[in-house]
Amino acid sequence: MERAPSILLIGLGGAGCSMVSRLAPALPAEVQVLRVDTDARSVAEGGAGAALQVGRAQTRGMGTGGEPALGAVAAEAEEAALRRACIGPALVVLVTGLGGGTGSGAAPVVARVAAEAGATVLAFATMPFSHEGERRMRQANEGAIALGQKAHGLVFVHNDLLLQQVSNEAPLSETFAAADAWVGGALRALAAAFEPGALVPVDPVALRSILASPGSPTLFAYGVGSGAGAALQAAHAAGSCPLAHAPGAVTKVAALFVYVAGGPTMTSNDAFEAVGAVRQRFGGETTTLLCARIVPDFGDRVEVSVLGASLPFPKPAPKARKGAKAADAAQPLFGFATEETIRRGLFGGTPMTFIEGQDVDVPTYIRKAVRLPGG
Ligand SMILES: Nc1nc2c(ncn2[C@@H]2O[C@H](COP(=O)(O)OP(=O)(O)OP(=O)(O)O)[C@@H](O)[C@H]2O)c(=O)[nH]1
Ligand SMILES: [Mg+2]
Repeated sequence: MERAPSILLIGLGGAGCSMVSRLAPALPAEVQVLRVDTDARSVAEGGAGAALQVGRAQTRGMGTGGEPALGAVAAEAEEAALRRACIGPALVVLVTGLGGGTGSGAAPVVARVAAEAGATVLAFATMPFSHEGERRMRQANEGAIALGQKAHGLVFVHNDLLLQQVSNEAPLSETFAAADAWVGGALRALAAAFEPGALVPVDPVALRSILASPGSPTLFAYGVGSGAGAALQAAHAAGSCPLAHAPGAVTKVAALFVYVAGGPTMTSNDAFEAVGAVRQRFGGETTTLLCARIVPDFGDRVEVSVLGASLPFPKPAPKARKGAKAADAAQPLFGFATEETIRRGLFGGTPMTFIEGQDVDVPTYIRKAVRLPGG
């Protein structure tokens, strides 16, 4: 009897659908695909996996025209169909681009429905390029906060950071390729936890429990190495992954999941060495789960993916001593890092300073997409 896929990958909105369509041909068998959009053309064109057009009555298949409120209503109108799709898979990975109407408005609804259906929900959300303007950025921020409250984990992919990965003349498709590679790495890592036959297996239930610590920010990093010392190289590359270096990103977490995949010559020792390097960089003191897998066609290549979560909300403090300041048990250890705090660092919470359409509080190297050496 065929096993039900363990992971449902939902591409939401134009960006989400096209990312998922590009990733689909190389996805592991454990991953089932669903594309969701208000835009009839994007739903029809993608081709990969199942498709669900939402908000027919509200948008007539034309997209939301950048209105998140319409995106939310569109998804709410199809809650029953979304719920049916989310019953069964242990994990739902939601990929969307924030800033427009469908992704920003519908993502919190889709995440809520998936969580209500019993899935652990990990979202990857792209944040707009600075040059897309203030309105898109504001909508993306609002969407990020709402999505962070509904998903178990949320990883931001800053489109501005993508520009640093490519030359100034690179076409947009090449710019987007780095984000696709990161999300693809995450999916292979998650799927590997559910597939039998790993060199070092991991308990999928433990993995879910790492991801499912509500309210804690999620770390994701990805790196590749090749040749002699490939595993350690990949671990160091993950350590300097731009996703983990965005201003305000989580850098030390209590619980880690590390996936190491390599060609036939990779040993368990190589994998453990890589994990050691990852732990030095990212923590994982409370829990570190390792999954290592041999992928025959990797040759001398090794890839390392790291997913991490901070501790869940702290337990209420023991009775305070007389005179001591009482701890506020309702206060989370970490709040969700919003796009604003991530991009704007110390300037988060202050009014944005826009000059000629550029948010000048965003570090110049991010705004101008300067390539950092070794980045
Ligand atoms: N990384 C990446 N980002 C993308 C891609 N396509 C679009 N984006 C980003 O995603 C944001 C949202 O755009 P869309 O996905 O087209 O918007 P939508 O969710 O379909 O919303 P409406 O069309 O307004 O209903 C854009 O502002 C871009 O920043 C992509 O292929 N890759
Ligand atoms: Mg659209």
